[in-house]
Amino acid sequence: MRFAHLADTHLGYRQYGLFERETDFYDVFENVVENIIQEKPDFVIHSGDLFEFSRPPTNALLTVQRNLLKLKDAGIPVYAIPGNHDIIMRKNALPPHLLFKELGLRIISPNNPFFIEQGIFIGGLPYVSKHQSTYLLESLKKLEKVAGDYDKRILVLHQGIDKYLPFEYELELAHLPESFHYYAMGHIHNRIIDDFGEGKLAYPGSTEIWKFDELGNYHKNGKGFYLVDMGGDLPQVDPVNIQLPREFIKENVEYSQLSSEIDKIKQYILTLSEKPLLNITVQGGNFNRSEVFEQLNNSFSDICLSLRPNFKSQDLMDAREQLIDGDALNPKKLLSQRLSEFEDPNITNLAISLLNEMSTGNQEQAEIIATKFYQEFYGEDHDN
Ligand SMILES: [Mn+2]
Repeated sequence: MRFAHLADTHLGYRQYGLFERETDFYDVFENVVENIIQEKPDFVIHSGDLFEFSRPPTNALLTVQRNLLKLKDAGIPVYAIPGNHDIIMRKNALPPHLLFKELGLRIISPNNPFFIEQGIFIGGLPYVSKHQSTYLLESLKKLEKVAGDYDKRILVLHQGIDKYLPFEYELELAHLPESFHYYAMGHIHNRIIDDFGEGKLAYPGSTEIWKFDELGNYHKNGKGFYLVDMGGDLPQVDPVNIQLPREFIKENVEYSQLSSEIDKIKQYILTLSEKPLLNITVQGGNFNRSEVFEQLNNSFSDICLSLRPNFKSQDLMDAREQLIDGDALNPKKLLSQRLSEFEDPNITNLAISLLNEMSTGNQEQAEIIATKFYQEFYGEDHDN
């Protein structure tokens, strides 16, 4: 019994406003589905953020339609949950996934919290925000209870867990029920495979580079999907890597070596079949930013899809150090200066109180303040 596990395909995302990047995401998805079909798994699990938005562009919808039809023709059922990107945070609003029900997409939702596929329990729930953690924990308990009747149990979630996402998690590992064999996770874009509960907890990661900071994990672990074999006592997780359509290049160069470094990078880029995205930081020395920008632009604008330059000249670094030494960087002062642009004292007060509580580690009080603010100014109760 084998299945394919993927997540965070973010279809419809037009990175840096570039049409080519939107297409890259579609191409990678297509490639993933073709690879899955070749592997002939028994089913597929998509753990959320199928789309970038809850109202995806038509091209994204068509890409899903075309590829679900291929999977349907191959007799491979697909299970999915909505993630934080493709969920609509409004009561009774429907996720775009519902458009594909007739194509065989099986949507795990509060109304249909689990399916049984060849004796395997596949249950879970769509993304739940941190405000609704009581609801999340109650739902997990209910799922654990029903799952107990089945020999093999898969839990599908789109959540950040404290162990892997220490600042933005919704769920603590200590609160995750331990009786499942495979935790089919989505939300964290890096690849993670860990031992947990009766088996494995796994994030397959995003299928494309959604943010530049995923680059390190991509070079280390690749991107693509997981093939999971549930045949043995422990699930066997095999990452399948998918070649991405174009390269992301991140370079730091010293201003003193600028010209020779530019030549090196240029030579490398000319060996690539698709125009890359280049993120280049020029540092050290006292240089004129606009001159350096022009030099970079002249060298790279024709051979790169996008050029993102950063500058760290020596005088700027010195100035920054002086600022940090003195009290000129008082966070509260800077924050209220900046917030005064909104001309809304409520927002300023909220931000300052949150800063006060959170900088002293008083997370709970901060949450109460934020919830009160939300209820007072935005009305609707989100507790179900
Ligand atoms: Mn995501």
